[in-house]
Amino acid sequence: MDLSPYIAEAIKLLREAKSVAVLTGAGVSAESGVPTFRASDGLWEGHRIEDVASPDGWERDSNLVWTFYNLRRTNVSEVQPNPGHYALAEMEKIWGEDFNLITQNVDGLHQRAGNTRVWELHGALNRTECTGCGDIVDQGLTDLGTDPRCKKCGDLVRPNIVWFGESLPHEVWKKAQEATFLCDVFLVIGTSAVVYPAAGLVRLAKQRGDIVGELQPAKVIEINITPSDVVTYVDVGIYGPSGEVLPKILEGIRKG
Ligand code: BV8
Ligand code: ZN
Repeated sequence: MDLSPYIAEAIKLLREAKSVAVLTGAGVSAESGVPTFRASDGLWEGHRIEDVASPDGWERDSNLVWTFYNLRRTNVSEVQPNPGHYALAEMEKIWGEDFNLITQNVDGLHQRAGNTRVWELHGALNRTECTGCGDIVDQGLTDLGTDPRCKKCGDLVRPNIVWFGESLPHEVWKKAQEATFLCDVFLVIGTSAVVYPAAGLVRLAKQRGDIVGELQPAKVIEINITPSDVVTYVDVGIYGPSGEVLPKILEGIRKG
């Protein structure tokens, strides 16, 4: 299918945009070789992700949970950002402080590609948090074994990841909502948009005028290989791999 008319429409909207917000999901890292969630029908080695990525799962068997996260940490340490990540890093250079990259991903690939204005809604694989004193540490992506201890207090540390049933980090969630309120164009890339409250940002981008009267709806551009759960809010849908689509959009914005 010829995507060029949709890409041209996206370029036009972005060239007029004063402020851009982006929501990414696992699909933006798919071409880097990082498995997505729904593709593996939400199973990992026979475990439902909600079972290993949940406080109950942690209470039940923290060793199993650490094994799940150590495997993902090792996987991510062996992959590279793809052209889609790099295109988003170049876009941040164009808009500067008026560019906000909100991600559900925990793989750190946006930062490795050069983005600095990244709001990690669901935490990050490279960080741990202490179950005792709450100390949050960037441990890199090494295998931490199954019983890692806090250097400050000796208690067990857990992944600094937002599990199902846990609330999102307050400051990050506030920033994500602010960025969504203020953007002219909202890009939603590589997410099935079934996980809330993250997916709710797309509706907020369209319906913020219901909350602050004078705000106009943002233009929503979706980049995915198939329409997501929020397709009803999408103005321009571009259905192709983000690693190929994003560089084409960047090229068009730059061509002037
Ligand atoms: C909370 C960390 C409350 C784990 C994650 C019923 C209805 C609605 C909501 C709920 C409900 N029951 C429970 C809830 C709430 C729940 C939720 O939304 N559940 C869902 C499953 C229904 N949400 C929560 O629990 C959240 N917390 O609500 O707290 C609260 C409030 C106050 C006080 C206390 C508590 C917390 C949610 C966070 C969970 N943690 N991640 C980890 O990663 O280890 S979510 C997990 O799913 C990942 O972060 C992932 O990012 C996220 C979403 O998945 P996607 O990124 O979209 O990935 P997916 O595989 O689904 O899709 C990939 C997409 O890419 C596809 O569309 C595919 O087509 C596309 N694609 C593939 N290849 C490409 C591509 N696109 C472009 N190019 C390609 N090449
Ligand atoms: Zn501690």
